[in-house]
Amino acid sequence: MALLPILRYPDPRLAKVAAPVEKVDDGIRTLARNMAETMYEAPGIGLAATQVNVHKQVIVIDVSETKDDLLVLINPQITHRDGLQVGEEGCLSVPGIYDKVERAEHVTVRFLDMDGQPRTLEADGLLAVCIQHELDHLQGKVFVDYLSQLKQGRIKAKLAKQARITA
Ligand code: K1U
Ligand code: ZN
Repeated sequence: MALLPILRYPDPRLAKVAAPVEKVDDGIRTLARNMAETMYEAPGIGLAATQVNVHKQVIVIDVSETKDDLLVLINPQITHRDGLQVGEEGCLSVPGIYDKVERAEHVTVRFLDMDGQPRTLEADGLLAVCIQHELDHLQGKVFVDYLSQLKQGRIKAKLAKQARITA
């Protein structure tokens, strides 16, 4: 397995739209395993292929306390959403920044599993938030895009300063 470098906001590659996976083969399974290793090591509760500069519709999620409940969602599509929740979000591509975002409380998502089998998942609470956050990445959207222009400018300045310090 391998750790993959994570793109940092405002890298323009984070704005690319991911293509559907045509065949769930060993290449996709290796990508998903490497993404999972990268997510656990970060640590985070989700990761989209876009964030590791692979523009295919693959996400990994584990919101469990024990970090032993990995979900791999290939070609995920939200087929139903209802309710509203507002929660604090973070992002491995926007390190050190957290802010409130409004999301659906409950979602139904259809996807392919690691064997290429179609599955349906019902999610609410943090899992629903994480699914929506990761699906946004596949559409080229980062959670800070929901914030005001003023906040986005401040976040870009803060990350640019961090990058200068660590360079
Ligand atoms: O997509 C990502 O960048 C991963 C992101 C997912 C996410 C977090 C919070 C709300 C919505 C989506 C993260 O995992 S940020 C790190 C994080 O939340 C976390 C890190 C360690 C322990 C617990 C949570
Ligand atoms: Zn993110």
